[in-house]
Amino acid sequence: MKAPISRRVFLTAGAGALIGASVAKPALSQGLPEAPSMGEATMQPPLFPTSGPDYNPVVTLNGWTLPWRMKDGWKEFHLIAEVVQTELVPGRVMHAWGFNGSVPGPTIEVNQGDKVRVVFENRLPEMTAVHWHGFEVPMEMDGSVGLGQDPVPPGGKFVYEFELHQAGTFFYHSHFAMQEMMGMLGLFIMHPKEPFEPHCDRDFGIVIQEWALLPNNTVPNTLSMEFNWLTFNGKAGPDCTPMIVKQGERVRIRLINIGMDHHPIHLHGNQFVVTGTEAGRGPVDGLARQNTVLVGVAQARDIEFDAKYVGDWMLHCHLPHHMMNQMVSMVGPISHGAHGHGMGTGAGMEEGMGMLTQGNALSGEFGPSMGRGLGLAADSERATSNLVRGGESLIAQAAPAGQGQVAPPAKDPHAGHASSDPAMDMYPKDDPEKKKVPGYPQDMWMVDDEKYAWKPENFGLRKGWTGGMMGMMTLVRVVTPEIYDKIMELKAQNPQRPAQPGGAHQHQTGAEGSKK
Ligand SMILES: [Cu+2]
Repeated sequence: MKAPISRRVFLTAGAGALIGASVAKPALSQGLPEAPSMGEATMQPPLFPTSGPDYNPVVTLNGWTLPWRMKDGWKEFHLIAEVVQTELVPGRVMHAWGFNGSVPGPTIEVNQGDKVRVVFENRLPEMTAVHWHGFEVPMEMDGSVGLGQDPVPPGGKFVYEFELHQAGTFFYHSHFAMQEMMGMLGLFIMHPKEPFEPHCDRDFGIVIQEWALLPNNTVPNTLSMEFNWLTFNGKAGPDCTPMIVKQGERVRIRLINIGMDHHPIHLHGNQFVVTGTEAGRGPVDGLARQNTVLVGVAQARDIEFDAKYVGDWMLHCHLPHHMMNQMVSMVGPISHGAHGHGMGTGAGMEEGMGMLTQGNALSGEFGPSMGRGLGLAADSERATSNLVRGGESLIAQAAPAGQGQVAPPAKDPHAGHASSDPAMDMYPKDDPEKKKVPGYPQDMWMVDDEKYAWKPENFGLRKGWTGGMMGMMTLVRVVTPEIYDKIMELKAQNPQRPAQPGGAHQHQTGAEGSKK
């Protein structure tokens, strides 16, 4: 077992990101537990238990764990709902609603049997409350507003108190639907009295979220049914921090999901078993091996596997649209490219993302989906060809040489366009031949390794690794002891992210050029 470190040590070691806010108002007779806040989404070391049974704390990728204090036998936390500013990838700023400065909120960890007190403070401009998802607690503590408690008004406080007899992966979230879509979600881990068998050497927590961020906008559109940013713990690939595992270790990954979509989370190169759900630990004998687990809305899934094979194994949602960043800027240039032809993926950016340009939100013009998938948009979505001159190029391909109206495209659609950096030259603007290929263009490739090289967890990744990492995607890096030691050495130096001048990270297509 690792030597426990005290919370004090953690607060000092947590570097600049952690701002220990001084708490002035003694609303509770005993005073408030301190309310630490995280200023940026930088991964922090986990907190080791300072009381009760020992446990291996959960590592929250890109995130952190909420410190607590013990007071007369109660484990006290101070949780603050507030507007937070974050970045999905460097330069892509989002204003969401979270807790204690971060979105998702910090991970809360307790022991089974703990008496837990959460002093909750609402710094949002509207009412809210915290629902404790899956907790077996009195309904006055359930956070279901109206039924069990009144909403906590702006500026108000509420003290949740419960004795927790469960064990496993749980979560907390606002029970107001639109606030959920603004990001108000966090992991709540209940460590068992008797450690789960088999022992896991690594224990990671991942919060799955999705966002509709219109172009040039930093506030998620919570009415949208379509999402263009998909995140693990508030970060999209390649900015999502990899999980570092030594070969031979047993790994647990805890996944939770609140959003509008279910996410099939797939792990490369390994088979795992599902050992827990949102109701806690399940039976572990005779489990089917899987490499994809569907994490439905409101569900938690714990997966476990033995990391037998050295490699940088992708862990990602397998919905194709969730393997991209900034999808709307792909839709834009392709739909409205130089020749006005392209894939019909929606009527346009505004309608596709539910941005209103006329009428009101509930008017019949938009329907329940805010214009997406109905009427004009549905018609447009049927058009899947981007042939620039009707079916001519198809005819050209089918006809014997010399009889087609246009020359057939080169056998290799990418041939003849070598540049000094082919990886950055996917969409030459001057190639009419490519445009005759049905379906072209489809995918994008943008390598941006340098931007992420400062993170120790990325050390030693193959050149070009960022090109394949987008959307709801990260890595389980099963490394040799040598690489592991090197990464730990780099982590000990506590590197900070370098400044990103003008660093908007957006995948673009040929219409705007693929170069930065
Ligand atoms: Cu997904």
